[in-house]
Amino acid sequence: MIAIQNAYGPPDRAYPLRVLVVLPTLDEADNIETALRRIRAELPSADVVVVDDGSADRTPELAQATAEELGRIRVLRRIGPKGLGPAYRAGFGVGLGEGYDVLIEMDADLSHDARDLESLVDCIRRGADLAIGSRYVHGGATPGWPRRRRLLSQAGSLYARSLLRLDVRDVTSGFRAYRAGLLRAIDLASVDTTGYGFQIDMTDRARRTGAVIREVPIVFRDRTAGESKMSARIVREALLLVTRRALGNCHAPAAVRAPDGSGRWHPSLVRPGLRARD
Ligand SMILES: Nc1nc2c(ncn2[C@@H]2O[C@H](COP(=O)(O)OP(=O)(O)OP(=O)(O)O)[C@@H](O)[C@H]2O)c(=O)[nH]1
Ligand SMILES: [Mg+2]
Repeated sequence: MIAIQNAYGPPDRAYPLRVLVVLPTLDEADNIETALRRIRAELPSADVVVVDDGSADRTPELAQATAEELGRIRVLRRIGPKGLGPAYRAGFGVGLGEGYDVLIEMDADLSHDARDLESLVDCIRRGADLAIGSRYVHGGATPGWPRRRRLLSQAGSLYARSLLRLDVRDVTSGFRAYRAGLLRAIDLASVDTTGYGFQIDMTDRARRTGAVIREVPIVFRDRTAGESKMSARIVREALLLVTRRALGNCHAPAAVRAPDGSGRWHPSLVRPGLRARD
């Protein structure tokens, strides 16, 4: 296996990583208990924080009961504006404050398979700063998705990936592991996105800090219980974020002239987000 030099920490083979799984919930009473049990079964060493945004069902109570039974699970009840972005920021705040090495984002609706947790952590152990669970790399899949839905999701990723120059296939994936040092390098207080926009925003910020980003194949299964909170507003926010940021990139100074004296514009010297010019 090739060792990758990560940007945000020492090589990790020498010591066990402290992992915190951040599980945002909004009305997941049908799923939360199973989700917590699966996480504990598949990655017993990980601690968990459930970040609930005022669920109208019994999600926080069920999470608390499971937490008392299994241990090393906390339930954070957020007040204030709901949103996936703020919920993750709150969970990350807990993890960074308590010195965890790796923080994992994961949905509570059972779409993300807890069996993939180990490979995400392993990817960080091998040197990545951000390991993204990807539906669109070899070995990844979205079984049961109609062709139209897969195409729409892939088109969204392609739009973000091309405009922001991200070398990532699944930019909107919400199943990912961050090295704590990378989260510290990102100004989380200024992240005001939510939903898919949050995932794109964080990927872009990670890339700008020079983080090593890798993708790990995952099989994403549609939720079978509870309601999706995905909305047209969330998709719009993500599209606007990408477009605005890409336009912002265009205002940056242009490419750097090649040092070989040839006078040609050298593509490898072009800043991310800008077009190479010959
Ligand atoms: N704390 C918190 N959690 C949320 C909020 N919105 C969604 N979630 C949780 O975030 C996870 C993903 O939400 P989903 O509604 O499944 O969104 P999705 O996975 O993008 O969309 P689907 O493909 O339809 O499932 C789930 O665990 C939700 O309970 C929110 O505003 N606050
Ligand atoms: Mg979901």
